[in-house]
Amino acid sequence: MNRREPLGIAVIGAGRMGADHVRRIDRTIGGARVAAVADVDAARAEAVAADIEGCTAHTDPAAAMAAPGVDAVLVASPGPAHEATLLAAIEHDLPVLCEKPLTPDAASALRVMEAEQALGHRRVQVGFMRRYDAEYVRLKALLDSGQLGRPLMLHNRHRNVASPPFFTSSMLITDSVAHEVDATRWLLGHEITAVTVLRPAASAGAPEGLRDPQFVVLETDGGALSDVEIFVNCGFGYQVQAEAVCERGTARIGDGHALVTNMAGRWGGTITQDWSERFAQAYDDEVRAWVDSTRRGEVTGPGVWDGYAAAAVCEAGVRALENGGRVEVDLVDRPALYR
Ligand code: ISE
Repeated sequence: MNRREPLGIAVIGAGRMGADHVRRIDRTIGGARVAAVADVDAARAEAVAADIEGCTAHTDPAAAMAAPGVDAVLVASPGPAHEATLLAAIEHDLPVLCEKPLTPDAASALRVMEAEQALGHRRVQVGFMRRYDAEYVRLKALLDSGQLGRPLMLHNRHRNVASPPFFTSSMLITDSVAHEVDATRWLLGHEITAVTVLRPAASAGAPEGLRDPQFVVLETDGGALSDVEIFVNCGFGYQVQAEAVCERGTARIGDGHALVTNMAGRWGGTITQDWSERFAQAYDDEVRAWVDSTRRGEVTGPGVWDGYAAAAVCEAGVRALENGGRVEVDLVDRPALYR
C-alpha cells in the first residue's frame, strides 16, 4: 500500500451505520476514501455510492473487496453476515474494521479467530466505539492511574428511547449490553466469568412480549461486580452512564451535563436521543484511529479476542435470561497472538 495515498475503503452494508460511516469517511476524517460500497439491496448501495466520485456499488461483499483501489474493509452489515465477510477479508489479508458484534456467537467468533491466527498477524479491529468516547477514555485513565484504588463495582445504565421493530428479548443482551460487556472488560482489565439476568416487570411502554427492562450482573475474574440496567424503550432519551466504585472513591460518566440552562424558575438541559448523537465523537475518533493505524501498517484497538469474549459472555447472558440463575462463561485459553 502506498501510504501517501488515501486509504481506499470498501464499506460492506449501506444501512444506517454503513451510510453514516460512508459520510464520515467522505466528509469528516482525512486520509481515506470510500472506494466501494456493498449492500444486499442494490438500489441502496447505488444511492450511497452515487454521491462519491469513483465509488463503485455492489451486492456481493467479495466483489466490493476486489474492486479497484480497495485497501481495507469496513463491515457494517447485520451481525449474522459478518463471519463470511471477515473470512474473505482475512483470506485476502485486508485490514478490517468490523462493527459489533464481531459475529453473533462464540463458535463463529472462534472460527474467525482461527483464520486470523492461521494468517499469523492481527488484521481485524472490532467496533466497540465506547473505547474512543472522551468520557470513557478519561474514566479508564483515572482507573489505570490507581488514584481511586482497586475498582470493586461498576454500575451501568443503558437506555434507548425505543427499540426497533425486529428487537427480541435476547437482543437486549446481544445487541445492547454487548457494549457494557466490552466496557467492563476494558475499563477493569478483567475477564467476565459469570452472568445473571434479573427481570423486573416489563414496561407498558415496551412492545408486547419484550422483556424490557432487564438487570444484568456480570462477575469478573478480578473479583469485581458490574451491573447493567438495560431499558430499550425508556421513551425519554438515549442515556449511557457508568459509575466506578473503588476502594478510595468513585467516578461517574454520562450525566450529559454539557449545557445547563436556568430559565423561568427552572434549571435543566437536554438528553441525547440516539447513539449517533451521543457517540458521534467516539465514532469519528474510532474510524480516524483505524485509518491512521492502517496507513502506518499497524493494528490497534479492540480485536478478535475482544469480539470473541463479548460473544461468549452474551451467549451466557442469553442462557441466564431464558433459564434464570447464574451462568458461567467458558472462554478458551487466550492465544499468543492476542496477549
Ligand atoms: C445498537 O445496536 C447499538 O449498538 C447502540 O449503541 C445501543 O445503544 C442499542 O441498544 C443497540 O441496539
